[in-house]
Amino acid sequence: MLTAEHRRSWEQDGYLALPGFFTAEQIDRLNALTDAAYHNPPGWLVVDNLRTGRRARLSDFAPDERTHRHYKLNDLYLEEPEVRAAALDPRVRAYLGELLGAPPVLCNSLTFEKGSQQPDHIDSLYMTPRTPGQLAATWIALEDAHPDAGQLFYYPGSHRIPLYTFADGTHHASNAEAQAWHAYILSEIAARGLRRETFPAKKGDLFIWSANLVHGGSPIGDPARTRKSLVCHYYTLPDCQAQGCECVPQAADGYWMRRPHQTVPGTVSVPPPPPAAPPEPLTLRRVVGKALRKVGLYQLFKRPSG
Ligand SMILES: O=C(O)CCC(=O)C(=O)O
Repeated sequence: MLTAEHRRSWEQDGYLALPGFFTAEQIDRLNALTDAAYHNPPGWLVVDNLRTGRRARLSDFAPDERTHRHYKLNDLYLEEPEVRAAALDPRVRAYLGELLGAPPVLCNSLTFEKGSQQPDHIDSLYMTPRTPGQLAATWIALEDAHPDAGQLFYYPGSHRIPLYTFADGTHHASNAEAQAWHAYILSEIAARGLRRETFPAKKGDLFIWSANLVHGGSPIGDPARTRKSLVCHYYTLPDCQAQGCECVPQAADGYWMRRPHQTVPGTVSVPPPPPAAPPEPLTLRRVVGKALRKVGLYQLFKRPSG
């Protein structure tokens, strides 16, 4: 499926741009889903308010607070088969399988109605794969992205910058070192002469980027403009299996991770594990039973049951 140009782009630039990948009908179905979620928010839908940074259930926001639609809708894929169908479309699975060298496991989805304005970052800072580099993201254009709507930006070739090692020895972001990471990445970008580009997306385009490509959302010039997109992240099946995640097959070559929704601060979205059973008191009966079991005589002296 991958052409020589795709391979070159992935290896040298760290991304693939695939224009006109999805049909208008597929995209319209995804947009209809988002509209429905805004009009009648399901109780499970956890969002990030991109104006205030507040994470909550969408249903916790009053209807007039939802009209600006400047939210990140987290993990629609967990409940909506239509989102899984797009994120794990047979051709998406084929591309990701070849790029990652293993079946992809969809592990989150983010639905945006407006630009994210996210600063420079690499996804592996927050979703650190077990095997370095074994993470990819897809960005589906749910409409044409106007230059004033906060287009996706990225630095071709930045995925080759060696990973920054945080004080704890990992490549996983630490708030205390966010500035140090940013200074490091900017100096590496400058040293390599990398240039920032934006993705002038058209409805139905697909953009795939690799774990360590520096990217983000451009500032929004016109706050009235929408910039609808669906972003999905994928680990690989071997990494997920090694970590004991539940991987549900969408098909033989693509999976999705079943897991709880994001936790809303101040609530518990996952039922707490049952308390550990207290140890049985050590009675004379148990000590004798144990000794009899050891010498194979327990059945002879066991109390009849029932
Ligand atoms: O779509 C955007 O504005 C950026 C999204 C992004 O950076 C991400 O989801 O990692």
